[in-house]
Amino acid sequence: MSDASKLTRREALARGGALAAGAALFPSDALARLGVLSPQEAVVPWLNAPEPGGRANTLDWQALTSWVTPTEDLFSVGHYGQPEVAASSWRLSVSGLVQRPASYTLAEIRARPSESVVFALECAGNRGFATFVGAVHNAEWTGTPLAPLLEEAGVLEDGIEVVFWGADEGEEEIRGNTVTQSFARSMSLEDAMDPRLLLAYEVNGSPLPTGHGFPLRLVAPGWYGVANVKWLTRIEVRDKRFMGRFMARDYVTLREEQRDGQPVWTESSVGRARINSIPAKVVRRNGGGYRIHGAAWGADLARVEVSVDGGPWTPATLGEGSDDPYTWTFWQLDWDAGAGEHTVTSRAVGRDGSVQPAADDPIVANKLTYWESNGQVTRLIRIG
Ligand SMILES: Nc1nc2c(c(=O)[nH]1)N[C@H]1C(S)=C(S)[C@@H](COP(=O)(O)O)O[C@H]1N2
Ligand SMILES: [Mo]
Repeated sequence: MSDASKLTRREALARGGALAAGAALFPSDALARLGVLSPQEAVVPWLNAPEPGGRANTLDWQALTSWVTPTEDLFSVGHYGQPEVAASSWRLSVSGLVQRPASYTLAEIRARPSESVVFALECAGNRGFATFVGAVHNAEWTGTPLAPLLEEAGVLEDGIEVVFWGADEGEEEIRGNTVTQSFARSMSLEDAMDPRLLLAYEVNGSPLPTGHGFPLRLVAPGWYGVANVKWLTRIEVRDKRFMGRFMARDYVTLREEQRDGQPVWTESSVGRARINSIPAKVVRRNGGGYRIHGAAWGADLARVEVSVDGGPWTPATLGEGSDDPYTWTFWQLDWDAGAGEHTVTSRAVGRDGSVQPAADDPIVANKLTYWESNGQVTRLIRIG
């Protein structure tokens, strides 16, 4: 892919600014490149896309225009409901195998050095069901980096695992016992020390809404949604792998693999994001012809390719986000579509050579659990 065919985020933002200043000066082509449709351009609906809104605020791909997801459009997942946390009594404790256990108020967290990151966060259950296809958002999170906090606490030599505990809790039946457990996820110490990880108190420039983890959540660019623990209250360093429900019972992928011609059933905990893309919508253009718009995420992308009616893979033009592996990337392809029914399939290709699997690839097809369903999406459309 040539660099000239890419629109960097900075360029897109610059053009966005120019756009706001004088939209009339822009030909519709430039508007479309920004993912902004002029009024005359119409979305031609998919014939096989589920109705949006099956679950709270999941994305309506055919209505998508904004590269940064507005806060009111963020989908939300809370396995134990939404706890109301009072900021005044809330504390974040750093404990376990550390030399200097600590407890922070929200003001103390906010007083630390702050950073912002735009990150495409996808629920690992996204597309695990036919009706659940919009559980991904691309928001800007602001907070303080986690690694210096762990460094200040002084992790002891035996510490190998960092557990992030939320304030939300529920009753769990575990081997005949009923216990009250908090939502918790863990990472290896090495993963937790990644400088990209933030303890975030703002999204899109405002304090976190209750549904997204007020007052503080972990933001882990490059990881599936479940790793981004909301309503964070405790960070604990331990000397053993943590095997709570959301590490070792749910968010576990069960898949048949082959070893020397023999089937082997493997179970693995959902963790890092997987390469993904989707055709979002087709628009009929002002000057004639059609344009396919889509999004891709979950990897450092080399390109996105589109196949119409099962034909050859054609590279799409990458737009906003293509210079950042942790955001989603908008892409588009002009399409000289004839009348009739057509299929549109997209696939993302990573710089490391990884390719988004076809729907019948064993890595997707031989998976029994619904998490990590990143197979290619084929949409059906009638033109004319
Ligand atoms: N404390 C806590 N954190 C949580 C969860 C939860 O149930 N409790 N759900 C996780 C899951 S499964 C996802 S997909 C993301 C969703 O983040 P969002 O609600 O801000 O979109 O939050 C994660 N963090
Ligand atoms: Mo999730």
